[in-house]
Amino acid sequence: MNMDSFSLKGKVALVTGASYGIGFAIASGMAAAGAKIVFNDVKQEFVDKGLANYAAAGIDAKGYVCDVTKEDQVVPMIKQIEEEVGVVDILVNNAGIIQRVPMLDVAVEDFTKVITIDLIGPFVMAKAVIPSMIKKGHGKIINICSMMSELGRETVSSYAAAKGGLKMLTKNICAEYGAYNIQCNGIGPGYIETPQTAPLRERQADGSRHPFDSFICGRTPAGRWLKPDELAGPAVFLASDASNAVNGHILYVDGGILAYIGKQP
Ligand code: NAP
Ligand code: GCO
Repeated sequence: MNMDSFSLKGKVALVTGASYGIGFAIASGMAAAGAKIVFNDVKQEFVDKGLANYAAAGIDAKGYVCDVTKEDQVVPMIKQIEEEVGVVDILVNNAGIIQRVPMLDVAVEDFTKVITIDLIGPFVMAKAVIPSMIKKGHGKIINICSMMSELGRETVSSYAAAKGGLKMLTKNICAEYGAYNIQCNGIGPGYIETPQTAPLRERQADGSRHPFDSFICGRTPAGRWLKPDELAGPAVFLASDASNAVNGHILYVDGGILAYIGKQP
């Protein structure tokens, strides 16, 4: 096997919502593998912060202001990227939000907001990049799923519904566009130390660990939260020619959570 098949040299990788967090870590890994990085965020201030973060990491990234849920922003952004950088070879649908509220207390508009960003957004983004991928003769789409693509838990009904749907959207893009040499796979991260999970890890008023922090460490065989950088290698693999025969697969990068009943108290 030629190890060059893991290289992303000459490829344009678009990572949504990648000013920081998991998206930034995945984009940084793809840059290290040779990809040209483009990313978006909903506000210029976050794009600017992201550009500073990439520059500090020695990465010459290009940032665009775009809300992934708005097709009238996404289509012009993709056109602009194609003119300024090149056709998008790799799309990582990373942008997402979560709300932690008991379902009976969830307002319909809030449930809809999570579904719109976490599921409709990836649909809008994929719909915008696939035509040029077909013309180019190849493409890679990586949807950032979740433990909640497989499991439910209290207070995250909208998020679980969105991430479960994203798993099936991943399989459907595989089914519909695999014939055009487009591979669409998912990454299902476990529990990762990012701003999104910070509330689940913060120390209690008495200085004790957050109960959820202890719970997750008991559910993860390694007994720890994972780092964003630990997602970069799996993402590079799914973005590279090394995974051209992998399609419609959700790669769980969870430290073994889904395989483990949990540590006996
Ligand atoms: P995060 O720290 O909250 O970052 C999410 C990013 O998405 C932010 O940059 C945010 O921009 C952006 N975003 C939100 N709505 C957007 C929109 N409409 N258009 C464009 N960008 C938008 O989250 P994270 O922990 O890095 O998670 C990234 C992805 O991984 C999410 O899809 C999440 O569901 C998934 N995930 C996370 C974990 C975990 O444990 N952290 C585990 C499994 C899956 P702003 O800064 O402007 O809000
Ligand atoms: C939560 C967490 C999780 C993680 C991730 C797990 O409240 O349970 O935020 O949902 O974000 O999705 O894979």
